[in-house]
Amino acid sequence: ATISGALRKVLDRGELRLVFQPQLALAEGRITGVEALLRWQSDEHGDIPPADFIPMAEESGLILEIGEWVLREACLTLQRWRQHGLTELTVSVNVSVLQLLRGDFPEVVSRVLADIELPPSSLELELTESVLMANAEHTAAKLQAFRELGVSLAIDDFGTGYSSLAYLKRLPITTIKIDKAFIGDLTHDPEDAAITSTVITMAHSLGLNVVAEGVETEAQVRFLREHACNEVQGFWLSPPLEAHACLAFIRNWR
Ligand code: G
Ligand code: G
Ligand code: NA
Ligand code: MN
Repeated sequence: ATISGALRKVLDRGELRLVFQPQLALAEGRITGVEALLRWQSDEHGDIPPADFIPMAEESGLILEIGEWVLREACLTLQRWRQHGLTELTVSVNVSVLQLLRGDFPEVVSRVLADIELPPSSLELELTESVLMANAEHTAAKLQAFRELGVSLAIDDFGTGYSSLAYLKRLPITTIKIDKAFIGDLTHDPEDAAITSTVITMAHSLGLNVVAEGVETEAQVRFLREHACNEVQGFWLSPPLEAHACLAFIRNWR
């Protein structure tokens, strides 16, 4: 069958799973959160990266079902870890524009949290900049519903889209994730360094938490620490890990 045909059966076949990438708070030296990342291991087609199948799932509308599965699975995993004493940890879940646009998404999130008895403050939803900009007027009001629930909101891949400062100020977000495109050459490219330090300063002046993505080297960590970036995520700390391995990683941290 075609890949899109196989995708239609992915939930029934149990071919999806989540991996988790830890985030380190630089000032505290503590693992404060994990990002849940989707993986599809197809019987027929092998491993298919999310960048390939998520657009397909969006086209077919299947992303709504898949997205709800991701949300529930991420929350269930964190709830299990909380029983090992990791009660301060948060989980970040990537959300597609189609999920955000459906009228009842705040209710879906609220129901999942209630079912699992996970505190809303343990959950962060990641939205890409392009998604937020494409639906400017609509999204500000929509996002407010999540804040009222007590769920945190992050702008993912920040810097790759077109967010204006004025627009950012109007969105009830809590976190900015600096895209890895700016982090890779951070310590060699003065422009990337300038962009990164400016985004950190701007985010802090708006009262936002800043996470740098794609952090791979000690030199990058040093720069980010000097510029008071709150958290780092990337291969320097850890690649995305299977749930059990991520739990072990966090429990063994220092
Ligand atoms: O883990 P990886 O680098 O392969 O992820 C590639 C992209 O796929 C990331 O940009 C991420 O935002 C997106 N992605 C990963 N998991 C999910 C998910 O559960 N839902 C959505 N909508 N996007 C995801
Ligand atoms: O777009 P989003 O930030 O949701 O996706 C994060 C993606 O980046 C994941 O697919 C993850 O596998 C990948 N990733 C995580 N850490 C690193 C890193 O240090 N370097 C690079 N190149 N990619 C990373
Ligand atoms: Na976090
Ligand atoms: Mn993300």
